[in-house]
Amino acid sequence: MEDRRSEIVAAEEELIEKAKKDGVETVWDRKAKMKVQCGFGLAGVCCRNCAMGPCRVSPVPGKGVSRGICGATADVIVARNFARMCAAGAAAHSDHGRSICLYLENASRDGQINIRDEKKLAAVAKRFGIETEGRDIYDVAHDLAAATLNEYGKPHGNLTLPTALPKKRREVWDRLGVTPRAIDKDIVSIMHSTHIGCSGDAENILKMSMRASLGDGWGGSYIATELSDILFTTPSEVETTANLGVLEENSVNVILHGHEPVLSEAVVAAAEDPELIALAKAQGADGINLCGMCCTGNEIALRHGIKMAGNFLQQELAVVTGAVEALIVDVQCIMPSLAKLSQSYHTKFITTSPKAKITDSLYIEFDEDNAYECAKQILKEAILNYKNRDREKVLIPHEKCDAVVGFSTEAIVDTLDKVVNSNIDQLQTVKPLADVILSGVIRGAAAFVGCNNPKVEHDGPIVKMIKYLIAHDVIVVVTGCAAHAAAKAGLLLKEAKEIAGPGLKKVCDLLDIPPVLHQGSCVDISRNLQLVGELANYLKLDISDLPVVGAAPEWMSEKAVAIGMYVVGSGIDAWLGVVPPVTGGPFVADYLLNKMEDDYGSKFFVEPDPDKAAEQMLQRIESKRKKLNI
Ligand code: NFS
Ligand code: SF4
Repeated sequence: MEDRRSEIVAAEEELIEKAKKDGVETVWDRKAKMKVQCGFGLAGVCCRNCAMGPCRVSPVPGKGVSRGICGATADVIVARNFARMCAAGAAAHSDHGRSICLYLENASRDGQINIRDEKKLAAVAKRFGIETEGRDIYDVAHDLAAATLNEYGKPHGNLTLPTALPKKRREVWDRLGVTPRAIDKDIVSIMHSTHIGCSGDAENILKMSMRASLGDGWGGSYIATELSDILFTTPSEVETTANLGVLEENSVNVILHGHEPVLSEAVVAAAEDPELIALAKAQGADGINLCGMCCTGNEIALRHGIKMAGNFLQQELAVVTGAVEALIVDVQCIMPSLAKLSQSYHTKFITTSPKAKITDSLYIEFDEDNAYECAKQILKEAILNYKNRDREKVLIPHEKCDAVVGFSTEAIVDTLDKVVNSNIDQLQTVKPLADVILSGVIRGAAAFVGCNNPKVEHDGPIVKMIKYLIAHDVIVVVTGCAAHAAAKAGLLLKEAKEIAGPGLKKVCDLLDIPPVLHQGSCVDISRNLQLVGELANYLKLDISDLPVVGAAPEWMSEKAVAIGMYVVGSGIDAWLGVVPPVTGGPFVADYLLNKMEDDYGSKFFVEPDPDKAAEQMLQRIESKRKKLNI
């Protein structure tokens, strides 16, 4: 398999150069203008939680000011800031989940919102104790919508946790007092307790951070994935192409960027409308070329094979190509810079969500009750804009790469099932996976998740670490922007098995899969949780016993902080390539990097050097194997 890295970097540099020539600014320019970033902020010791402040205490223990005006210590300030990051991250993912619940509430046989996966509907309904026998599926769906919405704000009790969660893990949470109660409630608790004059105990604040984050992973995000599958189908293997080279010279190029699949599904359907295709042709274009970006890119790639235009750091570069008629967004990870940038080109920057209005964008509020017509209206804006493309200003990079995506847990289990032909219950079907891990053919599994960050070489660490691990017989799953990085580098191709170790290669041959499995968007990390949970259940182990690791080498968002917490809280060690703002709190930093292991059997590792991080991950896998005597 050829190494595409240098071509990928060259193609990106070409666009960055073009931006300079066009006199427009990108994220890297603004990063450079920021010069040296604030040391207090980096260490997490700056507090603005009340108007006696802002207070900044010394990031070096024993030196300078040690307490805020209210008396908060560095650890309390760091823990409060960290908790608020978890709260914001969990809120974003979980509110995405809520949108899907509300969408399901409006599903009807004759309307525009339909059930596409009845089997999954029945399975999820069962886990919420909803009767399905002999009932109309839409009645079941409405009950499920009500039950899932109730998980957000129920006043008493705990979250209805998925059956994939091992009993032993639940006991750990109960013992530590971090079992999630209700999704919104645990987020609100953080906001309350981190208000001036409330919690002054860093350890307790970290527990609250964990509780809300677990409510995201095993609650809000988990529900988002389950309900998206019910409404829009459960993904299975499908081919796509990745990187900005998917843009076309002679088509109306439309990029869908953001997160919730509700808008993007409607646009995908509308893009097939003969009326719109005819309109595009009447404008002199070959047709409509729909592409996805960031998590929306993952959502529509794994359900429809729609091309993946790029990840977080490519959103501005997409506009810089001069070939994009419309960039349509909903919520999250959308740079506000796009408004000004798109004005320097012909691109229409179309915002659609009241949750993410952006000044100077074209705002067309997405009408869920009239999704198809609304999507058509938005696409018409793009098509009619084709004539405004300035051919002199166009630079579409050549770089693109095919990829195989869509490995939901169900798809993985189906693939394994075909091999053993077991046709037995769900739990038994993870047996072949357990067998190859126990026998050592595969040493373990690693999940690569999270974002890009201009502090780090774009996609570099993600790709480097994945390559190292697959070469050492570790199977890899990817989601979010990390999934785009892998796709662009050719790691989602079946031929990538050629750079895998002999054991993993054998498994890839047998199952006809790539060594790196694309599991979807960031809320779909719930699919990772489900898979490792089922595996632990089958082996009668806790997740923390398994030779399984996770990494977010280029993380930047608050969502990634919540993810890191729920991944570690679930018993999986997590490697961060960007240092989180906790170094100014000696207790907090020590807890996350060391003591956490005593509580959860897993902890955080911070290692900016990708070579070292990948080696550490492998070592950790081997040490877990040793403990299991395998
Ligand atoms: Ni995840 Fe999706 Fe990308 Fe990071 Fe943003 S798109 S939810 S947060 S940047 S991986
Ligand atoms: Fe300063 Fe305390 Fe107010 Fe924070 S809450 S700004 S540390 S006085």
